[in-house]
Amino acid sequence: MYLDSGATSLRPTAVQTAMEGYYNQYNANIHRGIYRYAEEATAAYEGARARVASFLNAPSPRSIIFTRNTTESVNLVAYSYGRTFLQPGDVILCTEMEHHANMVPWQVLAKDRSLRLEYVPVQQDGQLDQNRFHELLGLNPKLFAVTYMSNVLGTINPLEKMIEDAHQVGALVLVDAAQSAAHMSLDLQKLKPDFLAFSAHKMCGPTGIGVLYGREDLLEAMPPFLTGGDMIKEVHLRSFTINDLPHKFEAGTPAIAEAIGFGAALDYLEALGMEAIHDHEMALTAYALGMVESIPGMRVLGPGIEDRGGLLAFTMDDAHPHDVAQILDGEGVAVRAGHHCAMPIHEKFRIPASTRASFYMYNTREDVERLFLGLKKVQKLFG
Ligand code: C6P
Repeated sequence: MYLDSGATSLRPTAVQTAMEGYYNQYNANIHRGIYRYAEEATAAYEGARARVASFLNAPSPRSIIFTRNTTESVNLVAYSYGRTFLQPGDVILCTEMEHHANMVPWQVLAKDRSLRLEYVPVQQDGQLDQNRFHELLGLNPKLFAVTYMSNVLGTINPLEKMIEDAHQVGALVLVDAAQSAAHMSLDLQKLKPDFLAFSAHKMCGPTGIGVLYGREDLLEAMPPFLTGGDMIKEVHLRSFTINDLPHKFEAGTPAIAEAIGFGAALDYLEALGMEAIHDHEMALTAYALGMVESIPGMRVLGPGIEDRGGLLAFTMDDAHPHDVAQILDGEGVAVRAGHHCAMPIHEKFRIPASTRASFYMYNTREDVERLFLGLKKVQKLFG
C-alpha cells in the first residue's frame, strides 16, 4: 500500500504507453531531422509543452521551459536571473518551511553575490508568520522564493495575497509548486507568479522531467543557463547567437520520451479533474486526522484541515520515525521517514525527523485504516 506519493507518484499505464509509442514508432531526435519521424517526434515534444501551458493557463508555451526537475528549475533562476540582475546588498526572501531545493540555491547565490538572505518564520501552528512577512517586505526584497505547499507540514500558503503584496514592493516571486501542482488546479494568470517550478514525477509523469514557467519578459532578458546545441541560432569560431524562447534554455537533446509521457499524464489528470482529485485527497486527510486521537503519543505537524493539503507528517512519543516506518513496512504500508529534504523546519520544531504519509487519487479509506492499524502496533511495541 503506497502512501509516499509526496516523494514520487505512481504512474498510469497511459504514460508508459505514450513513451513506448515514441520509442517504438517514431524514435528520432527533435528540432533537427527533416524526415517524417523527426517531425513527428518534434511535434509530440512541442505538443507536450503546449499541453503543460494549457494545464497551467500560461500565457504562451514560450514561457514553459522543460528542465530535469524542480531542483533544476530553481537553480536555473538562481544562476541565470540571480547572477545577472541581483547586486551586492540586495535582499532575497525565503521561508523556513522550504525544501532544500528552494533554499540551498539561494544560500549559494547569496554567498556568491554578497546578498542578504532573510527567512519568513513558521509559527507553531505550521503557518507562515504574516506579520513578519510584511515587516520583511519593508526591506524591499528583490526576490521572494516560497513553496505553495510544504512537503512536511502540508501547509498551503495563501499565495495569491502574498504574491500581490510582494509585487507591491517590487519583488519578483518564485513559487515552488512541487507538492501542489499534482493536487490542485493552478491558474498562472490568476496566481501571477514570476517563476514557478515543479516536477512531472510527482504528478503521474515520468522521472527526469520538470518545468520552469517564467514570465516571458524576464526569460527574454535572462542569459542562457547551459550552453551547447539547440540553444543557439548560429555558431562561429568566436561567437554565437542565442535561440528564441523556450529553446534558449534547453541546451542539448532533452528528455523527449519523458516530455511525451508527461503530456499523457496531464491528459490523465485532467480527465479525472483536478478538483475531484483534490476533494478525494482532502476527504482521506480529514479521515486520517480524525483517527489521530486513537493513537496516544502521535503528534501531527502542521495546520488543521482547512489550511493543508493531502499529507500527514507526524512524530510518535518514544518511537523513532525510522522505526515507525520500518514497522509500517512490515505491515505492507509504505511511508517516508527522515527529514524529507527539509532539515531546517525539523530543526525549528526541535525534532530530528518525522514519518510522513502522503495521499493521491488512488488511495482509499481502507489505506488510511491500514496505516492506523500499523500505528496501533507501533504504539503497543513502544508505548
Ligand atoms: N520532495 C519529498 O519526498 P525534485 O527532487 O527536484 O523533483 O523536487 C524537489 C522538491 C522541491 N520542493 C518541494 C516542496 C518538494 O517536496 C520537493 C521534493 C520529495 O518530499 C523528495 S525529497
